[in-house]
Amino acid sequence: MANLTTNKQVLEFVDSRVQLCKPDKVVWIDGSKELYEKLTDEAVASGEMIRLNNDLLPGCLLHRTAVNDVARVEGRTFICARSKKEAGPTNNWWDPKEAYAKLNSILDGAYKGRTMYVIPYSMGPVGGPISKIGIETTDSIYVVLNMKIMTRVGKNVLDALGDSNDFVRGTHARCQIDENERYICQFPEDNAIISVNSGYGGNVLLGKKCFALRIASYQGRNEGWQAEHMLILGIERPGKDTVYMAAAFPSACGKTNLAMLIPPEVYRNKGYKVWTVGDDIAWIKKGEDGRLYAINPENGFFGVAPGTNVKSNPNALASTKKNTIFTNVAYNKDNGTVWWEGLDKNPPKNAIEWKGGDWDGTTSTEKGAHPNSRFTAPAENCPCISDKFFSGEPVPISAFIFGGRRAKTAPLVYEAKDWDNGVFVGSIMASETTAAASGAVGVVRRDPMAMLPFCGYNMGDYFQHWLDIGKTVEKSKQPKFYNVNWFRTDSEGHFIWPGFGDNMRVLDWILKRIDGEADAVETPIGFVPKAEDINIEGLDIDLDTVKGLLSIDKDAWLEDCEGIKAFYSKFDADGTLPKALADMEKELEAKLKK
Ligand code: GTP
Ligand code: SPV
Ligand code: MN
Repeated sequence: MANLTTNKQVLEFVDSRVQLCKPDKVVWIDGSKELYEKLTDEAVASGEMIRLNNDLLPGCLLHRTAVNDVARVEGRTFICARSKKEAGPTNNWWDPKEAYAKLNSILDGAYKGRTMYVIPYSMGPVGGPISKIGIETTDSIYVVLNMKIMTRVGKNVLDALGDSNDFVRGTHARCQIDENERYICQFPEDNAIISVNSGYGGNVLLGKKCFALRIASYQGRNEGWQAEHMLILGIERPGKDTVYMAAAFPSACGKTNLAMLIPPEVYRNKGYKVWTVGDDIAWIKKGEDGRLYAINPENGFFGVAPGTNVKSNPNALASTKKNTIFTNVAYNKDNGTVWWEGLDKNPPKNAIEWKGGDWDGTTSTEKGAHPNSRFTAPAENCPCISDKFFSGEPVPISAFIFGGRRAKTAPLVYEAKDWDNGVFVGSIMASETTAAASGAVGVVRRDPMAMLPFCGYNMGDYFQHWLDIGKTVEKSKQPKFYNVNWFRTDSEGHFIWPGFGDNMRVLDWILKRIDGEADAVETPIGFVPKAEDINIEGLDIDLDTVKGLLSIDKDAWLEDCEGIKAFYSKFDADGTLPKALADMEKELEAKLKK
């Protein structure tokens, strides 16, 4: 097959992959429908993909990964910067020379007997002002078909690249899916990514976490912009400009759900509507008017399936009704559709569970879908997708929202005092771990700005970068900063706050603060709403419950301070923790003790 470009650096990179990985054949992904159809047919014939019922789920496919390969692997993810200090205390560091030696030995002949696909892709609209380009080679059709949904792929990307050398070189090889030889490696100084021995989403769709967060956060630090693990949404209200907000929650903590929320009836009646710009990643840059603007660099949603249903997230569910790839969900043999826990109360009787075994959902105590099973859905399917997503026009951000899964301690919402204090609030985030990464679930850990697994350089320097960005934005043009927690539980472990669409009630308080229309109560941690300012019309919770959700338990917070200090002390050895943050921790402690 002919090359799609004359760009020498691209051709050299592709040739280097051919020499090393020794494929039988090379196929350039040109973005044509014909090629995708041919590849889909091949993957269906080989069993890699299962075609779903074409009347009920047109163009949809199911894929099952290996049982040992169902989530990101943070312990096997490396930042291969020249020095350990550059990677920082929160990342695994691997000397690039040693990493290349090991990875090249694994890649040697890794495509033998297989086809190498060359995927030219753009993060952000092709040729857009904030967009960037990557080339990924892979031996997996699953990767090709997912990248087609998650990014902009095709010859036009190479045309936009021209003769430039500004592209991220990604190499993915499935190898034997050996978890002991699995490595997800970022080489920020070389604009390169190598991923071996996995076939699962976040490890192998190299445009997503590897490029759009790890490599891009490094690029953003050097170039004066930001790559963040944030959704972007716009709130439309009659007679007013749409207000855009960006929110960082850790993996499987509610970004997709918040990005697509349907306001409760009391708000719908008033004409409120939420538009989705992005559900996972934001690239943020200062605009000509001095405000901060964001784009969603992705083209689709790689969303958590379990818990997605007509009530919790109808927009996400609607997005999965055509041209969607499902990974590790249950297969209904009777009608060729899919099912997952929390979809509805009618699990299929005659089914195959995510591992590939027969499964009777009406009697089995085993799960039909893996807790981290996912859908890969085109953004264009989403009923509430913003027109700004299609135009690629960056949107002005009025609020940054941080949040996590905290059974105790964190209140429903609070506002930081100013930019620097907002950076502090983001830096002290903690959340219970989820099934999105391999390892224990439900353990509280520090996850600053939801970027712990995704920061491509020293996190102390990343905090400083946040502080530095603030200094470049005039105070009147700075977004306000908030922290939210939908996950406080009662003594029986039930969530107190209804969440999902009702989170609009919290966004509404934030809107009122932005407009200067609501008061707040000053507490040691920041500004908390007056309970009566959270609109509970139409909810069956009372004012006292809201008061409880907003309460600050000083002892719990003092205990949290110990956790913050322990986390901050990781940066002592290389001295990268900004003094301003250490000072704010001391100030917080002093106020709590008063
Ligand atoms: P990644 O794609 O891993 O980055 O995750 P995400 O942050 O987009 O998480 P997502 O929106 O997919 O939500 C993950 C889980 O949290 C799902 O099981 C949801 O049902 C649940 N969830 C989301 N929002 C809420 C909420 O407001 N309240 C409660 N109780 N659960 C929620
Ligand atoms: C996350 O884990 O934050 C995800 C899914 O968005 S993955 O692409 O697997 O990283
Ligand atoms: Mn994510």
